[in-house]
Amino acid sequence: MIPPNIRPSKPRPERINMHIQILRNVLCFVVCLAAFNCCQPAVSYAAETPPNFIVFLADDQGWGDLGCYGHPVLKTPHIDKFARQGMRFTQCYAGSAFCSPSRSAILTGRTPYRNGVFTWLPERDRVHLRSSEITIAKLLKQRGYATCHVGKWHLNGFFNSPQQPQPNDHGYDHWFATQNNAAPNHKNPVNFVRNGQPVGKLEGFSSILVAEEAIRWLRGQRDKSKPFFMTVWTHEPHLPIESDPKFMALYEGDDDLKQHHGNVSQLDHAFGMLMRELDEQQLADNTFVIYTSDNGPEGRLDDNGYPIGRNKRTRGSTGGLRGRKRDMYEGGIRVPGIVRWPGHVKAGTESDQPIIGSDVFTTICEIMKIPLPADRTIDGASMLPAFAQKPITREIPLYWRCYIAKGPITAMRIGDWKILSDEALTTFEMYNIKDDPREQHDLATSHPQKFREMRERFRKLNAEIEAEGPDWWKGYRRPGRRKRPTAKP
Ligand SMILES: [Ca+2]
Repeated sequence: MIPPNIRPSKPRPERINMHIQILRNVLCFVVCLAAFNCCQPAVSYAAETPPNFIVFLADDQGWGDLGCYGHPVLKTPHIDKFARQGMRFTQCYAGSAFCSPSRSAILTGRTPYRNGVFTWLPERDRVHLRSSEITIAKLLKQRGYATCHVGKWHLNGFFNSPQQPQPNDHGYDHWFATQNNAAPNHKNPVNFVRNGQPVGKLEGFSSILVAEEAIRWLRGQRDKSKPFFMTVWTHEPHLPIESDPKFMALYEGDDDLKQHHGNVSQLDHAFGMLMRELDEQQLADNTFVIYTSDNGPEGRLDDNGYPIGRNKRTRGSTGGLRGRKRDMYEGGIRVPGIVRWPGHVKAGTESDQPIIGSDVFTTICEIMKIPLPADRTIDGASMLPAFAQKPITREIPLYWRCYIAKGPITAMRIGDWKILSDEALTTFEMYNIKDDPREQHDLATSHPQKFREMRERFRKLNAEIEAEGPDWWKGYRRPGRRKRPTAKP
C-alpha cells in the first residue's frame, strides 16, 4: 500500500529494469533460503550458545509414582510443575529393570549387556563400567564442558579405589557420590565421597544433601565460562527408606506408607531446590533437563496394595502396569520421563513415543553435533523428533535383559509389539503394548506371522549384543555367592 503523501512516479524503462533486477534478487534470496532450510535438520543449534544439560535420576521410582503420572495421593508439586513446563513422555523406559545397568545405558548410549554392566553391583564386584566405554560426560568435557556428578554412582564394585575407574575417569570434574545406597539409610548418611575424599557423617537427608552439593557447585565451584553437564542421581525412593518427618506429615496412613510417600516428596523437594537455583542463576532457559528413573518400584503387593515382603516401605506404584522392579513386564521398566528445554520443547506437551535411557546419550550428541562413536554400536536413538511431535527413528530395537527377573528374562519392543523370553530364547510371550499395555493377552500363538518375525529379529539382536559385550554374565556369581550355572549359548 502506498502512503498517501507519496505520489507514484511514472514508470521509465530504466526504472522498470531496476525493479525487475530487484525482483530477481529477492526471488533468488527466497529460493536460496528455502534450499538452505531444506538441508537443515528440523532443529538447528549450531549458532546458539551451547546448552547446559542435567540428567536427574530417581532410584526405583515407578511409572505411577508422581502426581503428574496419575498417582492419587503422592504430593510432587515441583516435578508436576516441571512437567507443565516441558514434555511428559507416557512411554519412557529405563535401560534395564534394575540399578547399575540402567545407569550404564544413560552414560554410554549402549544396552547394558553390550557395555558390560549387566547386573547391579555389590561392593567388590569385578563388573564395572570400563574405561574403554565412551561416556557422554567424557565427550562433553572434551568439548569444553564443566562436568559434575552428585548422588548414587553404582557403576563399579571397587568404589573410590584405584582398582576400577571412578567418576573422574569417566569424565567428571567434580563428584560427590556413594557406591550404591546411602548408608545406613537416607538420614544422616556416612558413606559419601567427594572427589576421592570420604566426607564422613553428614547431617540431613540424602536427596537434600545431593541437591545442596549440586547447588554449591553451580554457584561457586564450576568454571562459569563453560557450559555444564550434570548428573543428579538421588538415592530416594530406594530402600532403605528414611524420610524427614515434615514430608511424612503430608500423608495419612501407617508409618511405613508415610515413610515411602514422604520419601517421594523429599525427592520432589530436592528437585525443586535445584530448579529454583537454575531460575535464580538465570540458567533455566538454556538448560536441557531430563527427569527419569532407573527402574520400576521395589517389592510385591497384595490385592489391597499392601507389601507382601518383609519390608513394608515398598509402596511404589507402577500405575497399574504388570510386574515391578527386575521384571521384563512394563511395570519393571517403564518409568517417568519428562524433558524441559525452553525454546525447543513446547511447554505442557505429551509424547507417546517410546524412549529409553540410552537415548539420552544420542540426543545430547545430536544437539551438540557430536558424531556418534563409529567403532561400537550405540543403541540409543535421538529424541529430537519427539520434541517436534514426530516419530523417533530407531534403528536398533528397544531391548532389556535382567537375569534375576521372576518371569521372562529378556524382552524386545518394535513399534507396538513386544516379545519376552527366557534367557535361552526358547519360550516366548508377545503383546501389543498399544492395545494391551498391561500385558494380559499373549498373542504369540494367535499372530504367528508377526511372532516369527519378532522372534527372528530378537534372536539376531540378542546374538549381536552377546557377541559385542564382555562375557561377565556367563557363570557370574556375586562376591560371596555361589557360582551361577553357565548360561546356555
Ligand atoms: Ca534402582
